[in-house]
Amino acid sequence: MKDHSKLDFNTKCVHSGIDEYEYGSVVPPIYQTSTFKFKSAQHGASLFAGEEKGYIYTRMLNPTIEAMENAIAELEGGHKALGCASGMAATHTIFSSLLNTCDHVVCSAAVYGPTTTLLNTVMKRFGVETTFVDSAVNENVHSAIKENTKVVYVETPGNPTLCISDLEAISKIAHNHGAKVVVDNTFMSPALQNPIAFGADVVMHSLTKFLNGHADVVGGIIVVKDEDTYKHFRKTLNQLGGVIDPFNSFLVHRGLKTLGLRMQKHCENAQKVAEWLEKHPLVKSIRYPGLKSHPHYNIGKKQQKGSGGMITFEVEGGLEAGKILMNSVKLCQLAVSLGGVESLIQHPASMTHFSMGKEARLSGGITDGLVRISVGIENANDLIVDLEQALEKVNQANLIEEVV
Ligand code: LCS
Repeated sequence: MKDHSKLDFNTKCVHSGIDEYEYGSVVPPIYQTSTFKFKSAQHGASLFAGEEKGYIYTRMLNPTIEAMENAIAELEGGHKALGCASGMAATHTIFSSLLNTCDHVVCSAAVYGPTTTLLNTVMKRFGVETTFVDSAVNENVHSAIKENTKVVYVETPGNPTLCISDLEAISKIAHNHGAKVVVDNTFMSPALQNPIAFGADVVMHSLTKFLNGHADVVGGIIVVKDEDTYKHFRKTLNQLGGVIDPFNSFLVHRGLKTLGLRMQKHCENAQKVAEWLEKHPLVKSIRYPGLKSHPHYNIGKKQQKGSGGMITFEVEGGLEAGKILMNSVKLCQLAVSLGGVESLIQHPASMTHFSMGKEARLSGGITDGLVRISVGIENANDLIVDLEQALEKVNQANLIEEVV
């Protein structure tokens, strides 16, 4: 691999993970094969014994997957990466690699719903206990740590409330107690935030979102800082089996080439849409990391290179008003997931965060009236026109007499 350390992020996006290929191919070939032929019985044995580097079986390692992994490891400033079948497969692999029965996890209260559910169900059944805290307040993380805390799991900005946690401060707190810091960096991507630079030990992403960016892949990635951790995680992933496949890896690697450009446009658009929404009389509250009204604006400015493409807001008139809005948009599509080039709108309480249950949702700040938008790379004014006509439908429904 060439040394890209002095290159700009956009240049790295184009060149990371790219090697020399047969026939002079400028992109990595898709090795759509489950298994690799050995040159001899001795060759096969020495590959299995780890005496020689080479490919054996795609669940263990595959060149197309490895090229994408190398690219993301480089963009995140990590040592190596592991491609997984989904973001949830990545999270599960991380927990299974780092935790034993009777261990304790401190986790941000605002995380993707199924992450909470994984900790509260499967991990709990295997004897792992979790304390959920508002990790935007460092002291909450500190006071939740116990003698058996092995992992502090932070999602920042959190899904969907966009709470921002101080990665540097939390890493110091966790490390003082011998715990590893795992960061879900999905909402930012490596273009906007590099948790390892702030002390995190492990970074994960749902590749399904900004990294692939085109709403046509489900995948996940884990980035680690050293070879020993990599080997340990690779063994666990190999046993659990939740690996990404070569074709999806190829698509993600292709998506990465425009990551820097896409993130810039996501940020510009979301800023314009958020500023417009903030002034709209039917918008009761709004969260966007790029608005000065965001309660953790200063932490965001310290550790993020941009504010991202995600906005959450509440419409006057509560859930009913939110439903009218979601049924009335024409350009934004009513769908879960996020981070693609197209704008999507959804309702966390009944969709992405439904599995958590109401009590856990409310303690994480996810009210029934919250609506979430993933702002795409369309023209921002077209998106504003769309939201304006949908909010006018809410207005016409006369749900609240005192407004407008
Ligand atoms: N982490 C975050 C922050 C996510 O938003 C998601 C999925 C995951 C992990 C899990 O990744 P997956 O297994 O789906 O690749 N978030 C979704 C969402 O907000 N709507 O639909 C999926």
